[in-house]
Amino acid sequence: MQKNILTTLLLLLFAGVGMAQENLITNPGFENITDNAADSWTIAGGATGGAAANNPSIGYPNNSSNAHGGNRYLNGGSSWGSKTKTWCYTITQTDITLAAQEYQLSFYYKLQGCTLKADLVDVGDNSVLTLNGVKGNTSWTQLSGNVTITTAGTYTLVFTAEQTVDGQTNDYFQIDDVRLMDASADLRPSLRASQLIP
Ligand SMILES: [Ca+2]
Repeated sequence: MQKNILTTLLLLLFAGVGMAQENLITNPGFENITDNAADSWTIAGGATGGAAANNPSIGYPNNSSNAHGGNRYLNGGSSWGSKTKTWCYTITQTDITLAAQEYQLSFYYKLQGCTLKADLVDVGDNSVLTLNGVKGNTSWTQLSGNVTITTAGTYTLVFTAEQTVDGQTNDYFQIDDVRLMDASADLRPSLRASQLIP
């Protein structure tokens, strides 16, 4: 009987968590592509150390074996010999409406050679949260961080990927499964010691 009650309580807990988990990012896994561009994301930038011909490739390979989730992911970087100049790209999603509360931002990435960071930016162009990827993570790695929003409004998520050394022909970055959600929907805060001690 006790086991049944426990099971019921756990089911209710997970049902409640499931209902609260709303991802505020649109097309978070780069699954929706129109004319070779990911819906709801804007790509800007290119080669900084040479002509546009040095722009590295940005694409959304349809390969479920390589994606972290679903079929596609964002793949960018120098992948062949002639694209050896430095470059910088931004990958942006605008119009993310946030309330004055705590949120958790997370994403999965791979990173070889270049740098990759994510900024949550307010209307005044101030970053309220920065997450920095670690070079050399060439298998899918999750990066996450929390931010308490003090001013409700419209925010922008900006990924910046930059390659600053000439001649690095195999540098790349990959992103998948971006998530921005109410931090209270995460399971982990319920285990915080501060909440266990009255
Ligand atoms: Ca995906």
